Amino acid sequence: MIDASERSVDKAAQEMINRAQEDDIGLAWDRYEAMQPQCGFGQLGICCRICHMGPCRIDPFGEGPQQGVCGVDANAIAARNVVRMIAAGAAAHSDHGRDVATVLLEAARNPDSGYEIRGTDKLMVIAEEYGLDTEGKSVNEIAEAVALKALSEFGQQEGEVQFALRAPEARIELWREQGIMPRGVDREIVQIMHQTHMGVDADYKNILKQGLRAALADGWGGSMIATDLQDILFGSPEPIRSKTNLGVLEQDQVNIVVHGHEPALSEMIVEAARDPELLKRAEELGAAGINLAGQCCTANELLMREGVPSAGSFLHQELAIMTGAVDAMVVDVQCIMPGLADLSERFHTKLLTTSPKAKMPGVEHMEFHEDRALEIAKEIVSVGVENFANRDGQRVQIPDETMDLIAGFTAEYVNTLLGGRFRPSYRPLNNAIIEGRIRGVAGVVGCENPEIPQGYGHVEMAKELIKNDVLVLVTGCSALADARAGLLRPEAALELAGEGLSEVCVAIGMPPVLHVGSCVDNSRILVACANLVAEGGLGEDISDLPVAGAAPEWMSEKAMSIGYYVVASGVYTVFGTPQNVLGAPELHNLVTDELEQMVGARFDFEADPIKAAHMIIEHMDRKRKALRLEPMMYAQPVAVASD
Ligand code: NFS
Repeated sequence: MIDASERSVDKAAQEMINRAQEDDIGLAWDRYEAMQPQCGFGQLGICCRICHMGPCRIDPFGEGPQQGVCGVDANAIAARNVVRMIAAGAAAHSDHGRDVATVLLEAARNPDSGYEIRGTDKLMVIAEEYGLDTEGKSVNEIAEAVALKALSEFGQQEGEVQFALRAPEARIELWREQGIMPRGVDREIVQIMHQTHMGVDADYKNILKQGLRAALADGWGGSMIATDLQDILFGSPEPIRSKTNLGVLEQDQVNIVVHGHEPALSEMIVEAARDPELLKRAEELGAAGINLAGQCCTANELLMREGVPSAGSFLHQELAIMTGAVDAMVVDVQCIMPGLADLSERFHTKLLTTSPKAKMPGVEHMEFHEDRALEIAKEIVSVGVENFANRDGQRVQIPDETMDLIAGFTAEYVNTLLGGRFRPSYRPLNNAIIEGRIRGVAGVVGCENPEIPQGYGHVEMAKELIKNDVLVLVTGCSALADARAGLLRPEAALELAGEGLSEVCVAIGMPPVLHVGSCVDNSRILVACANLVAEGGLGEDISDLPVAGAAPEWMSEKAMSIGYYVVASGVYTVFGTPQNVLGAPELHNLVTDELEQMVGARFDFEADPIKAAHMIIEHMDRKRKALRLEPMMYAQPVAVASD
């Protein structure tokens, strides 16, 4: 038997991992182990599969070939691979944004769609930002105009992506000077594919530059459109209490897990699960109700807007099915393991795919269409309800683990959170940083990866940061890992935060680790950074701020896009495991050093979360010093971790 604590720090996960071992069921961790040793060329980034003269690979020891058949070198090969990862990540986020814009258009034009526009305040703000004429227009007319304008940003050929203009003036100028200001979302992604085609760009610096541009088109474009238009459609989140972990599944109710990313579907499922007829049918079948739980970023979306509990993050998806209590798992797009298909066969769980972009062989597909959203959502919920009858009570094993949390902090909400309802402003936050109660702000985000015990990187890093008075903002699976560990409770401030941060948190009753949403909501962190600069006293650009980013357990191409737009926005960022650049020394040096001269920030790679936290703390202290800020109010100078 493998020690489950080597696979996850979470007790519920450990219980299900043990169950899988007893039942001889393979999970992601087992497949990861079976994959060892992984291909060294791929890990180092020096395998090229771009044309059919290859595959080519560079000998990292300098004895074999140093060029591909076409003559390309290691730096260009690795750079092309890196920016193609960015392209895929930016495409995923941005296509999500496009889909939200399409739903907004549907909601505005088709009153029968089942969607309504809940965030009218935000609608007006965005309409004004887009320069639209709202005089005498109805909500639906304005929403239609906003949706069309947002959609046009994807195919825009010239000009600048609108929301990028939210960045501080100095940053905008820098992007223009560097030639990395994004023109249109799709254009930058397509240009990567062209630029990295065989025989086009062989200059690793120039290749990476286009990667930065496409990443910015994601962060300040596609992802930001997704976030803001979701707020318009479903309402802006405000802090809300809920629960997380596998214990949120109910023994006596129909359990439907919604997994994936786009709230267009999951918000409708929330609606459908309240349908009196479906509730009645559930009762007839002996269930006490219909219980919804979220998984991955869908979990974050539903958590922060509806308070729907989360069953877990990326590596919990198989574990949810392992409980034997999930009657339906409904998936849309992204981070859905194909392994779910086989696993669900071994239990009674009905796995349903819903997106035309994401099907699985042998899995029932119930396609979701915006124009009949509610109707389809009811059909989907009905499948889960009917399947309750097939549940085998003997095989149900729900870990008795749940944790309380508060989710749903936004860049806008910081105004009222610290400034109060009467004088909403960033001033109190800026002052807390200036006076040295809060050392700085770190965004700890991203995935989970079987390479690292699940949650270890996220939780240990967050704890070390708050202990040292760093306010931590979390999104995606990182947010869910910290939630399971209890870091999203206000009490965590007293228990774990340094004196200065704790004082601020206790005064307003907020947790020291703030849940700001799903991965597209990393755009909220960008806006918060811009607001910190605009409020004054912390420099002229985002790169002046004592802020940092981290992705301790990253795995997806989206995480690469996020990392690069965060760095291109001027935020120093630490990745847990290294990007695939170690076989390309000059590219490696570019991303971990030279980028600093170019965009005012760079990457570091550090697998030990405590060491990484101290790299962040040192970075913040350097920024504080440059800004001549007050010394930290309580904390002793931090001993720098080194080996
Ligand atoms: Ni983000 Fe969300 Fe999680 Fe990673 Fe996947 S769910 S969009 S990519 S694994 S954080």
